[in-house]
Amino acid sequence: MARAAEIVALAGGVGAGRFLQGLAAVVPPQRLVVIGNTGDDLELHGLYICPDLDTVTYALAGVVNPVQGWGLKQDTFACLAALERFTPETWFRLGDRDLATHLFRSDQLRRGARLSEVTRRIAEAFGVRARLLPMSDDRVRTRVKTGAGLLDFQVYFVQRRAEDEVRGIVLDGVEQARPAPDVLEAIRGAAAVILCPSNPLISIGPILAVPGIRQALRETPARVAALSPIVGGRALKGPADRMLRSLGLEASAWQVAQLYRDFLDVFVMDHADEPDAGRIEELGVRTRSTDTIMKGHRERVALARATLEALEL
Ligand code: FO1
Repeated sequence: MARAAEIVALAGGVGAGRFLQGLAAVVPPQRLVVIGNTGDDLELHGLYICPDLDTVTYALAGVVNPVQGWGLKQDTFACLAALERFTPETWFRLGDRDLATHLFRSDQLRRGARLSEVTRRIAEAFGVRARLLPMSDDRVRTRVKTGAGLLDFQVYFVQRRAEDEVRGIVLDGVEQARPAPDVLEAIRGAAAVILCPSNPLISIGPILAVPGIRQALRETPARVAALSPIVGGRALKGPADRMLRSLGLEASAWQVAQLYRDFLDVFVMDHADEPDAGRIEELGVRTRSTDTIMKGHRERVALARATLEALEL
C-alpha cells in the first residue's frame, strides 16, 4: 500500500510543542515530519544544547514539563545547584534528567555524528514516532542586536529575560548552512505544510533563512498554512509582540501573515483578529478564525483539527 503523504510542520519551541501535541492526536504520528529551529542552540558547561528540538521531543513524548512547556516534568536541579560552587553561569536551568540528553548529544557530536542523526536517536529513545529533523546540520547562531551589544540568543532571552529592546536579529552562519538531509524533500513531497504558532522572527525566521527552505515552500505543490502566535496584538508567549514593534513592524496577525505571504495559502488566526481578515485576504492568503489559545489538550486537538480543515485535509 502506498504510504500516505506526510504533514510537515516547521517548529520553534514551547508554542510549537503544545500545538504538535494536538496534531499528533489527530494525525498518525508516523505521518508527521517536524523541522525544528536550531538557531537557539547553545554551548554551556561543555554541552551542546538544542532547546527547541528538545522541547518538541519532550512534548511529543508526553514528558515535557506542562507548566513551563520546556524541560522534563518532575525534573530536579541537584547538578545545577552543585555547579553553582564553581561558576555563576547557572542561569540556564538544566534539569538533572534533561542533562542526560545533552550529555548523550554532545558525546555523539564529538564523535562525529551529525545533529540530524543524533536528533533521530534521541527522539526514538523517547518513543517519539514523528520524524524530527533539525533545520540544518550546520551551526546557525541567532544573535540579537540590543543597546547592550550583540547578544547570544539565550543570553538575551533567558539571562536578560528578553528585556532589552531589539534593534535587529543576526543569524550567524546561515548563508553557509545547508538544509539537513530530507528537509527539502519533505517539504516538496508533503501533503501539507504547517508553520506552528511560533515567533516568526526568532523561531520560524531562522528555518526560513536556511538557503533553499523558503524556495521549497514557494514551490511545493502542497498547501501551506501558518498559525498566528499573535492574538489581539499580543504574543501568546514570549516577546514576539515587543520584538515586532521594536523592529518597526506591527504586532498583529496581519503582520505575521505578511512575513509569510510569498508562500502562504491559509492563515489560522484567533477570533479576536477577525477584523484583520480583510487585510490578510488582500495579501492573497485565505483566513480561518478559531480559538487559538491552547489551555489544555482539548484546545490543542481542536486547533489541530481546525488547521487540517482549513487545509482541506
Ligand atoms: N527557558 C527559560 O526561560 N529559562 C531557562 O532556564 C530555560 C532552560 C532550558 C533548558 C533546556 C531547554 O531545552 C530549554 C530551556 N528553556 C529555558 C527554554 C528555551 O530557552 C526557550 O524556550 C527557547 O529557546 C525559545 O524557543
